Order: sequence, then C-alpha cells, then structure tokens
Amino acid sequence: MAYELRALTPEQKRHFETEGYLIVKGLFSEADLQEIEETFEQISHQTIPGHFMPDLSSPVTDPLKRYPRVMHPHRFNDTAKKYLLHKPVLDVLRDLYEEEPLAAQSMFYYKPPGSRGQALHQDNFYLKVEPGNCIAAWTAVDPADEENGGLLVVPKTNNYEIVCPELADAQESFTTHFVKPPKDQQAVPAVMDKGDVLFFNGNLIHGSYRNKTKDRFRRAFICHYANESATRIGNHYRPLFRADGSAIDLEANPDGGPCGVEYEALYPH
Ligand SMILES: O=C(O)CCC(=O)C(=O)O
Repeated sequence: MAYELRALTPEQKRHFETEGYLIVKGLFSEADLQEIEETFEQISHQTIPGHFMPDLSSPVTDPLKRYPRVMHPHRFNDTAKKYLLHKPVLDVLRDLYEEEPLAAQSMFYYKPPGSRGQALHQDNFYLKVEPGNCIAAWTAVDPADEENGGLLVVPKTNNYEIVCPELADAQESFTTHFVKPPKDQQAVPAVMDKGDVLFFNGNLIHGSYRNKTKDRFRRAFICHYANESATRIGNHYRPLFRADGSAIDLEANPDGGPCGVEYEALYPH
C-alpha cells in the first residue's frame, strides 16, 4: 500500500529526495525555544563529565573552550530528551522514512562569536546506521546565516557514497575530518529563522564556517535519527529511543567503513 504523507507535501518530500535536505519552517514555537534556551543557559555554567566540559576560567583564547558543544544532553536532561522526541519533528521524519523513526543522538552547539566551524563531513560515516540511513534534524535556536556560521549543505550529495575523510584545516574547524565535495559541487548556506528545522540525509556533505560576527551566538539543537528497520548503529549512539520515550537497543555496528577499523582508533569522532 502506498505511504500516505501526514506532515509534508509531496513537493517537500521530493525536495528531500532529490536535494538531500529540506528546511521546514517553524516546527518549534516561541515557548519551546524559550525552554530550550533556558535549559542550555543553565547547563552552560556547569561541568557534566562526558557531556560538557567547559573551561570556566576567564579569559579563554578559544571561545569553544568556554562553550564546547553539549554531547547527548538527552542522557542527563529531561528537557533535552523531550525535544529529541518533539512530535512535529518525528512526524516529518516518519514521512521521510515512511516508517517509524528512532532517536539516536542529541547535541547542542552554542557557537559563540569568533568560534571555528565544523569542516564538511557526512554523518553516516559516524552513525553507521544499517540497513537504511541516519537523518539529522538541525534546529536553529538563533537565526542562522552566512555571517554567524550557519549550516552549509552540498545539494544532491545524498547520492554520494560515504568516503574516508581527509584532514581538516585546524585553523577553521574544531573537528579533524574533511570530506571534499565532488567536482563542480559547492556548499550553499541554509539560511534559517529560529524554530526552523533542517532535515538532511546521512550521506549529504555538510558543515559550517567560522562565526564571523562580534556579538551573535549561533545556537543549534541537533538530533540524529535512524529508521526503525535498521539493525545496526555505531556503539556511541546506543541505546536509541522510540517516540514514547522507551529505549530500544540495536546491535553495535563495528564496521570501520571506507577507512577501515584502524582509522577509527586513530581518529575518534
Ligand atoms: O552546526 C554545525 O556547525 C555543524 C553541525 C554538524 O555538522 C553535525 O551535527 O553533523
């Protein structure tokens, strides 16, 4: 039986399938955003081993030492878990997968003024969702644009294979991996208002440049999902969560991918 779309129009679905990404406007209300902002403002003054380890001494030369990304906040914070499972986001994911989505990861980026970006990369190199793929839901908590280091996507690279990354430019990227876009294809900015969500396929090449502003943070709540029929995922992303909040475990996927297993030991994500 043909799948019936519930949240997306056929044009939106087609855009995701041909371009590899889709921006859906206003999936988070002002009240949702305020709750997220307050939660991560409180977290920003704490140290949470394994999740958030800021350098709270002042002054610091690298703004990302004071405001590193928060990893897996849904594992210690109920508000983060609530928004990882935000119904409007899961409704879109269900339309994209044509099956139930499972939540695998949450992150929060503060990206303060002056901070480096994250070099172009592909998410399923890390999540290793099989069979199927991961999809990211990248929520703008502040307006995101070229000036403050908003997200960049390389359209249509959802059909590009997962490749072994090169070394990134450490002056411009806080992560070490870089995936060069295929010849004649370029990264384009995803300009977003707060509350908009950018969905993108796990093969799509994406990343961000430096926040060039002097006074604008570029905060984002970033979550990754897998299709329910997947049987394996990278160890770092287990357990996953169903829409009702219950945990579900998939097998750990030990596959080293296009670089082999030794590479992973040398360059953990
Ligand atoms: O938000 C960013 O600057 C990069 C985020 C990203 O690329 C990711 O979460 O995979």
